[in-house]
Amino acid sequence: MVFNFMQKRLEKTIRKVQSKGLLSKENIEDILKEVRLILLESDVNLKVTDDFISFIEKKAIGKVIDTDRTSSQEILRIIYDELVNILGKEAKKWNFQSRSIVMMVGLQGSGKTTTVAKLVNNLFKKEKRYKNPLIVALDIYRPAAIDQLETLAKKINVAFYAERAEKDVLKIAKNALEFANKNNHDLIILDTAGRLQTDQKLMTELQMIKKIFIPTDIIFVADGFSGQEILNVAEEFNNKLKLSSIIVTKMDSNAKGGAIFSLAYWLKIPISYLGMGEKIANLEIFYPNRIASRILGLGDIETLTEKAQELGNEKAQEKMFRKMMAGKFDLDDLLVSMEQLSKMGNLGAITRLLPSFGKLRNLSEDKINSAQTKLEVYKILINSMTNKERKNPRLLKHQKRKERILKGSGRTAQEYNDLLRQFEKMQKQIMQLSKVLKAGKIPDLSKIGNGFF
Ligand SMILES: Nc1nc2c(ncn2[C@@H]2O[C@H](COP(=O)(O)OP(=O)(O)OP(=O)(O)O)[C@@H](O)[C@H]2O)c(=O)[nH]1
Ligand SMILES: [Mg+2]
Repeated sequence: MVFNFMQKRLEKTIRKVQSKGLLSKENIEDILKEVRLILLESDVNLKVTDDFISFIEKKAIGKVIDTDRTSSQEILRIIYDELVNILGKEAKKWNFQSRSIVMMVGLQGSGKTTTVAKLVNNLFKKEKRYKNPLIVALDIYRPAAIDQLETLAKKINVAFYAERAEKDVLKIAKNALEFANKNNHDLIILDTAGRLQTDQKLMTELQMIKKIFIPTDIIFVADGFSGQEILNVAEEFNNKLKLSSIIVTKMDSNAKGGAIFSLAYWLKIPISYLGMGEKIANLEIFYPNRIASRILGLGDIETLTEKAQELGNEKAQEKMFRKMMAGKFDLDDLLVSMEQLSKMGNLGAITRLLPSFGKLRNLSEDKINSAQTKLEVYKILINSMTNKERKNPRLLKHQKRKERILKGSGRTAQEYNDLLRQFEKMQKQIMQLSKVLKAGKIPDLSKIGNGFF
């Protein structure tokens, strides 16, 4: 997950700040020493770390001098603001043109080819901003590169240009441009070759391709696992090609992310998207404020809400909420909510988007995996029940029905009993929650999720 390492390490320090209420100059200095260490451990570049700390120090100590002591909330706010600043201030909006030519560059294996497909899918299919995209294969060195790209282009049903017999990449580039002009392609996206190091031959080739196409966007693809050396590599690409943005891939992994954290600040080039998995749909817009919230353990409610909204089922959710508030919640509702949860992605990823209230955060991978398995088992069991049983869970106590469901689902009696117990517990919790909400009070959210974790 995005900057998970940094977030985990920071959590204790942030809690310490929050517990203090008021802070003196000495407190602040101690905390900043800790934060500095954590950033360095997370692989954040030394100069970026020092810039970050000295900025916060100046602002925070200024507050103390103004007001004698200052509140921990204010210090957290300063840290948050500066995090956002380092990460690039605002999300980079895509530079829409009547015709865009996008060139994807980066080191070998960084994720260029995969990202070509993700980006076309995002701009053309999701945002529906272009009418006629074309994917061009300009990596003629790795034997399987053209086939890999063609498979991806077919998957998203987009036009594809390659010349398998031609050995001169610049010739292919010129022909591809002519082809794009003739066929009125309005989004032309170029997959280029990667190398282990930034060698001169590759750079010259990329510069020549740039001259031929005059791209509207040159995107540097960086692997989230990269260490500090990525800063120099990116700088070299930028000097030679003038990059317009950066896409960081493999951020679904356990990469520390510190080097990436420094990238936007170091080069003053925005990060536009994050690659969050191998699938074509796994591309997220990079929002500095949301990432800063996640790093500080303040949660990312906006992304969570968006994910829920992407399911496009607000009406159904509203209906379910009303049912819950009326104390009516049956196994069908449970099934629907479990299915929605699965559609939103993996449970671990979802809990990490939540603010650090209650016990849902800080769950171990083991617990999350076992909850995910339970969800699947419960879904299978409920799917083997009749509509009548789902609406009226009391029927499920009958031995005959139980036997039939166990046989149909292939699950064990223990799993069946577990489901019924959890369901009853959930019903009770929902009743309590609805009473609290109806009385206009704030509910204790720490109890939510008891059924699964
Ligand atoms: N988990 C994960 N894997 C990714 C992501 N992006 C790419 N990959 C994987 O990383 C590997 C390399 O991706 P490619 O797209 O082939 O990388 P490339 O930069 O085109 O590589 P070359 O053409 O050899 O230079 C593949 O196995 C991809 O599936 C991502 O966001 N998350
Ligand atoms: Mg490739």
